[in-house]
Amino acid sequence: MQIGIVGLPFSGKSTLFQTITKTHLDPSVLMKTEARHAVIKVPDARLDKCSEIFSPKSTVHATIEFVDVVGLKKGESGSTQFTTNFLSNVKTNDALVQVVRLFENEAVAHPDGSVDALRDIASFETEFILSDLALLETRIDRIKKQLQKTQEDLLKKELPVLEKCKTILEGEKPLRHAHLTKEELFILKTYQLLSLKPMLIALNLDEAQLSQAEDIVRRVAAVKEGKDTKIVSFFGKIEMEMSELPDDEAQVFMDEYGVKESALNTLIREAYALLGLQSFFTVGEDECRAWTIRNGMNAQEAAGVIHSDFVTKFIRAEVVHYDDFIVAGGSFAKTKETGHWRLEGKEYSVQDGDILSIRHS
Ligand SMILES: Nc1nc2c(ncn2[C@@H]2O[C@H](COP(=O)(O)OP(=O)(O)O)[C@@H](O)[C@H]2O)c(=O)[nH]1
Ligand SMILES: [Mg+2]
Repeated sequence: MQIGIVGLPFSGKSTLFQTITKTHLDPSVLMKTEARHAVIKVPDARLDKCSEIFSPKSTVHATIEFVDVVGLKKGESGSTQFTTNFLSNVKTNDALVQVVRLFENEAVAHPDGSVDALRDIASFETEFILSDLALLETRIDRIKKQLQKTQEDLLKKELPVLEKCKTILEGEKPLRHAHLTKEELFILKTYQLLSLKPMLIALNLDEAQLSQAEDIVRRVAAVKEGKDTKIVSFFGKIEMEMSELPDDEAQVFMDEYGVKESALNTLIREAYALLGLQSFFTVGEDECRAWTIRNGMNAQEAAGVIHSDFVTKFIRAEVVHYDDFIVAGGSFAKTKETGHWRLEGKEYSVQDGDILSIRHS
């Protein structure tokens, strides 16, 4: 899974990227013009606890790739230019984090002259909608021409979906707020539409706004939150400083400032929720590992994530939920006594926090 960090110049994208990827502040890195990628381990206290119990040879966290999407520049007219190059860099991401500046900093002026979160969010929305609209119009014209020559079923199916989306976009609504069916989403997949991507809006607050954080988030959320859009906040500057401290010192720092959750944890939690993802575990003395799957996947599909052969060779899944495993003192034998150890078939819907062991032929 790849999450792109986007936002206006000087909103704090690179600051956030560096904080969550723990790449140290280096002015030469900050000035870089190409997109930067980093794979981070998804923090999971449950996996840490399993490792404590099994002392395995290796512990493997789930991973997420973050990209600092660059390329948004101030044009000659003074306004920000959403170049096709920038927009095509945005396309390849599964979800987006839009960093919105709320901090005042006279040393680095806001590109539009003032801090205004709703204006900045709206300008991205408009650009994404226009870009999607242009793409769909071209495609609709082409399909109509083709349909004059051949009555191809696939094209006939595609056309009404694209036209439906066009109408939504013309109403100035991003596609992610629309209620599209599974089939419609499947047809749209190849287009990598920008306004369809799940979006986390991350408000970058100043130290001085610590006590108002919840109010600010609430105010923006009242206007901008919707289906597949979620508003969160973080403190760019102080969280960057915290990320350079050892964990225990960072905790003291967070408590002192009243920061409830680090930007990384907030982003990952919300990204999982937005993308409909969950984790299950495999544990043992060799390896303890967290796996990421979509909500609603069954045991056979989950087994296929571990090893593609397991799909056809699947017999049964041994299942214990993490919470029951911990209550049983980290002993599978005990979970059998308490009735929390189960044998499940292919169709079992895997739950977040399940510990699985796949029986296969
Ligand atoms: N005061 C303040 N300055 C910040 C904050 N976050 C970022 N900055 C500063 O704003 C400037 C632009 O940040 P950067 O992360 O490079 O923005 P980008 O252009 O979006 O990648 C840098 O000088 C940062 O130190 C913040 O929360 N508070
Ligand atoms: Mg940057």
